[in-house]
Formats: sequence, C-alpha cells, structure tokens
Amino acid sequence: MATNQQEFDRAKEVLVGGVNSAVRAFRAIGGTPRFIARAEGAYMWDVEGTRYVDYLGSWGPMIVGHSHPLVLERVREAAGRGLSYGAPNVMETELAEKICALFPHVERVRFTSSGTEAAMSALRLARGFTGRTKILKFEGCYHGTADSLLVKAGSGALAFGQPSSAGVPADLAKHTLIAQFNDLASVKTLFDAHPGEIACVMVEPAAGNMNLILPQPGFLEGLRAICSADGSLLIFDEVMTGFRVALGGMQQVSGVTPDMTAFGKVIGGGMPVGAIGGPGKVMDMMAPLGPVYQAGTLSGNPIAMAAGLATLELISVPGFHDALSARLGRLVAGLRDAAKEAGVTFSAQHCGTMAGMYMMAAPPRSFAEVMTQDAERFKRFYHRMLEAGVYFPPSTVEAFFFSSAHGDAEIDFTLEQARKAFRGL
Ligand code: HOZ
Repeated sequence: MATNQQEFDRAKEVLVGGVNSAVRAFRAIGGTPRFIARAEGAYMWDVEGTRYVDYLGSWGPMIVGHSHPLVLERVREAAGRGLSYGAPNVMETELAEKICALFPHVERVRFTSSGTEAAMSALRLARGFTGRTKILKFEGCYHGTADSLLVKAGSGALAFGQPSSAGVPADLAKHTLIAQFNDLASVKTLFDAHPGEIACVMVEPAAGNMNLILPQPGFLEGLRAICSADGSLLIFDEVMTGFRVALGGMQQVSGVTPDMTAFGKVIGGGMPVGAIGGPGKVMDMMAPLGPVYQAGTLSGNPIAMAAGLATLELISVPGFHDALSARLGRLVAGLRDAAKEAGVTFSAQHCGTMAGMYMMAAPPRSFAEVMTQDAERFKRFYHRMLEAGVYFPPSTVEAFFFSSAHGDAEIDFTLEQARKAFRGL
C-alpha cells in the first residue's frame, strides 16, 4: 500500500505541484496532502486507509454527504442512457425549471461545466448587455479563474500570495476595479470616478473564499441601489452559497435581488456543473438569441443534470436547511467553547450549512480583518485535527461545509478532537 507521501511524490512528477487545483497542494498549511481513495456519507478515506470526518465537502457540493444512495442511483440510471449527447436533453429543462422556481429573478438559465465558466460567461454577458467595459469586484472575493476576475482574488490565489495572477494582461486587469467588501463608500468612490462605465458589480453575497465573511446590514441593499442608479448589473456569485445558506441562496436570506446569478457546486451534486440565471431581457442577449457568444461541449451533461436533480430533490424537503443549520450551530458553538476552555483566541460562525472558523477574537467583517488571523496557530490546529481524523479545508481563508450526513456522532467526535487540539496550542 502506497503512503500519501509516496503518492504525492509520484503525482508531482506528472501533475503540476502534484495537484489539479492549487489549494489542494497544502502549501498554505504545510504537510502532505491526503490522496483520497473513497468517500461515503460524512467521511473520506485516504490511500493509507485513514478515515476523516469531512468538512471540505468537495468545497461545497456535497450537501447530502458523499455517495448518497439516491444520487448514485440517478447517476447510474443516467449513465445507462449514455454519458454525453452534445444535444438537448429533458433533464436540463427540469433542472432549469427548479432553479427558476427557487430564484424569483431567474427566468432563463444557461448551464456550464464549472463555476469558473459561469462567472466568466456572466461577465461577458454583462459587458455585452450594457456595452460597458469595466467591472467591479471585491478584494478577497473569488469567482474562479477567468482572467478579469483573478485580480485581488481570494481562495488559493490569496492563500499562496498570488491574489493577482501573473499572465493576466495589464490591459485587461485595468478594467477590473477593486472595492472593499462591506465598505459601500469604496464602491461609491469607484462609481463616482467611472459613471456609466461599470458593466457589473460581481460579489459573493456572503464571501466564502476569504474564509466566511457575512455581509453587514445594508451592504447588499446598498450595492443594489448603487447598481440600479448607474445602470450597472448586480451579479451575485452564489456558486458557494446557492442552495446552501438556504434553498434560495443568499438572495433569499438577504431579500436583495440581483440582476444575474452565477451557480455551481450543489446544483451538480458533485458532478462538474455551473450555471448563470437571470431575467429574459439580459439572458436572451446570449447566443443563439443574441450577440454574446457562449457554448460548451459538456454543458448540460446528462449525468451532471441527474446528480443535480437528485440533490435538489433531497434538499427541497421542508426543514432541511433549518435542521442542518441547527446541527452546524451546535458544532460551531462547541468549537468556540473548546477554544475558550483552552484559552485560545478563536471565533467561529455559520450561515445556513456553511461555516467559518478564525484564529482571532471575533469573526472578521472585512478582508483586512481576516488577514490578521494567527496563521501559525491555525496550521498547528489544522494538523492536529487532521492527524486525529478531521478534515477541514487546508487554508485560513476558506469556509467549511456541512452535510445532512453529519450527525451527532460526527459532531461529538469532532469536538472531542478539538478539545485536545486546542490544548497548549
Ligand atoms: N475554489 C475552491 C476553493 N474555494 C478550490 C477548488 C478545489 O481545489 O477543488
């Protein structure tokens, strides 16, 4: 049996950094990435046979846990009818109908194969619709890896000190304006400097890629008002928060309606999916109806649609999110208590079924605040938990995820390990 280290050394020979997505290489926290052999329910097992309670959840999609019987059954059925058609299938319509029903401003949907593609396409559509070039995003918010969006980004880009990626032409990056999350004045300043020039404001309505940062009261409402006054489109990136903080995402929680929404993760149930949705007058600017081109060989893939439909069916049961949120609340409170007992400066919070923990006294409200965490202490905590069989996202700037497969046993085990890990930290 090969060890994780042996598999990592082998991978590094042929995969860049041994991984296919930078943050998985563990460079932000050091140590050896675990090579996962299988996952079921709330657990993952690595190639050495070690079991972990999984709070990564594949970075968000696994809201009903891994290998849920219904999702697997639907995927198997769909696979039996062919893996990809490159032609319309009815499941695309069914999933789009569900999204339209849950997100009132969405009249039309376009599926993609990833959240990155969704955000990238939303940007192009906003530029095509408004005829404007500039876009506005927030420092530390991450919307995948489209060039225009890898400016002062979050997630792995931030964890590795490359928030503004090399390879993005300065001529393009100059059109990306950067404001501060939860700071409406910084947004107003940019709109005042560029009236009628900003195609869209793209925002994670609850930021999940600079750890979890919740919008302060009035922030999203303020963005809505500024965009409406200027004729700029407000785009919510709900790739992480959609179907997760509530069935109807952060727009349901906040009551603020964007002009367009980017989706991903949960709507694919663990298969590669993204989508954009919005009103017909915006969405119909896209090919084949309009001049904004967008396409993809595997878009609307039948297996992905089947996994997404099964997942939405499971999470649409009344009370699903409330029950999960209450259970996650117990975990989060327990982590805070464990840290307090050990005298460790720590805070944690959750929003629906996603959560953040911070090596700082209170949950951060801004990019600047989240960057003041004690990163060395987080690394020590992280590795103690991992050694004990609890897998959190390997970075100080990522949210963590909960699922309906996480029950009292998993929470109790996690808290028991946390009490030990905080001691003498
Ligand atoms: N975008 C993810 C973090 N917010 C990382 C994706 C991955 O490594 O799988």
